[in-house]
Amino acid sequence: MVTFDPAHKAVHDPGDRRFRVWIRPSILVGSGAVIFSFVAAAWIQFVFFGLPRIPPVPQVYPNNFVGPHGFPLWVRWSHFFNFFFVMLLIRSGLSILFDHPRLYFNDDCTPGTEWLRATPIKVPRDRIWTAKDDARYLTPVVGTPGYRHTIGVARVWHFINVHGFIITGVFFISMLFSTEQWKRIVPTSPLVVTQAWNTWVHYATFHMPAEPNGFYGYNALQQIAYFAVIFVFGPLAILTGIAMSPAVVNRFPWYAKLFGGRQSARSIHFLTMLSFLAFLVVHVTLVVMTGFARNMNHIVLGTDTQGHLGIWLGFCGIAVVVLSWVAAHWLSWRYPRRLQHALKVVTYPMQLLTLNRLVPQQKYSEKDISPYFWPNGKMPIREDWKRMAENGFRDFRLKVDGLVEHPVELSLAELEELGAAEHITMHHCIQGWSGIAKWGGLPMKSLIKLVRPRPEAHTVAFYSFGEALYGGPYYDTQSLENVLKDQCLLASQMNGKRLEQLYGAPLRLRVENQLGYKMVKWIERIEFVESEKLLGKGEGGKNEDDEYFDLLPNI
Ligand SMILES: Nc1nc2c(c(=O)[nH]1)N[C@H]1C(S)=C(S)[C@@H](COP(=O)(O)O)O[C@H]1N2
Ligand SMILES: [Mo]
Repeated sequence: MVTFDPAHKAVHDPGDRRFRVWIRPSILVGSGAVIFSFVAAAWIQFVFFGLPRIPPVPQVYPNNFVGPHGFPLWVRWSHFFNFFFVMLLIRSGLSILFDHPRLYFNDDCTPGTEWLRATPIKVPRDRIWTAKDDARYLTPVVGTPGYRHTIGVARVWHFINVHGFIITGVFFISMLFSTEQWKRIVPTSPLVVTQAWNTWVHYATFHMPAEPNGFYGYNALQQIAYFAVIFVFGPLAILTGIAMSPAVVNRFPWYAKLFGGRQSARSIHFLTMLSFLAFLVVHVTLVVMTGFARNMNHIVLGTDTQGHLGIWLGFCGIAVVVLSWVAAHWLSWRYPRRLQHALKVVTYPMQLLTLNRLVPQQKYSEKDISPYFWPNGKMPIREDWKRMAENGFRDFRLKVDGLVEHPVELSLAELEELGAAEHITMHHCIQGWSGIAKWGGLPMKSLIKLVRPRPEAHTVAFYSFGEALYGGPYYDTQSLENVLKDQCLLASQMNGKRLEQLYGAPLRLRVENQLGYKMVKWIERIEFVESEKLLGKGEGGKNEDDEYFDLLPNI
């Protein structure tokens, strides 16, 4: 469906497209045991005490006909839009996951410590294995846009749709509480727990409980399931999503710790997705099994009737959702640049007002430093860099020029004299991994004081000795405002030692309120310019130009 030139084929459609999922056995056994014990308890109760009695439903309001009932228009449309947005979120989320197909509960992401791995590959220890090497292929039938390393466009879908998801959710919950409808979903009596258990005993032992007419009320288990999806999984997905933001985590490390850390938040984010999927499967199965035509008329037409119109219109709704995936696929490959710009229109102003205002503040200690740090990017192959590397970069001169009053060329020793700072921060790669390290070097604001940018200089460009994924020198830009923030460093030290070649020697940028790709390694030159639009393809950096990454990735 998509044709790639050789360079893009090598990245997006590689020879190795094996799909393997490995889960840590203790987690598999643990969750299996929990499910098994619920089923076993139900059977024990059934065998020894018989089926529990379930009072006529709805139990909580015996006079159900005067209580809230039916499916008003806003319920039906919220239901549709929620399905629409959640499916695109899941599909794009899977594409994002497959760019770093490992899930951890620890923030250092050391290979081998993951609890889930969606790749057959064990990280080789005898050669450089970057996070980019580790990305996996995902079929576009499942992912949006799918293929391998399409995270830039996948994020566009994820972040545009999350607006729809949140708006739908806020609208639905507001309507729920401004009408009587909330009483249908929010359990109000502790009795619901016993009744839910009794209902479970029925299902688990293959005895369908008497079916309440969903138009008037739900059984207790159903009510709890709906409540959990709306009031637990939905908010949890949003809150753990926010816990993956470098701007938030490096300003408020405690926020990620609420979820057990940044990677644990990422794992929970994934688990809420699984919960949504599990709910979807059970929900649809029961909708079909317990009076398909009537149930469809409820949620599609809002009537309590037996005709087939609801089924047909419902299938049309599902067709619209499936078509949206095809359309998203087509747009992703035909108009990726427009998508990238669309996301910018939706998020950029809001980000400048919110996330981008957070100033990183060091809150980690030496003991938090990660034992492992995933490398990324292509080592420079330029002869001049190699020659300088051989003698410890003694001949290296950093050029700082462009729209400045006082352009300079500085050796590493001269840079050291200008000032020094050290911060222990968490690095967030767009692909999903993180790592905590101590970075030492010259605060960018000291350098800026020295070179004195002219008033028209708004953007700072960092050029690398290294090449980018599709060739051409790697570069990226920052707003002057962001490089003036605390903790923005021109780093020459990592964890108390001279920066190693692999991690960006002689110099790399640290800008802690953004994602890793903004932090250029192997820096050759810094230029002050009017706008990022004047450089490269005008998107703000090599990844922004070629891979449709965001100009300002605070999340
Ligand atoms: N020159 C250059 N700098 C680069 C990259 C690159 O490919 N080339 N990759 C970026 C990305 S995507 C990340 S996550 C970080 C990785 O830094 P690390 O190798 O120290 O972990 O470097 C960034 N800087
Ligand atoms: Mo990255």
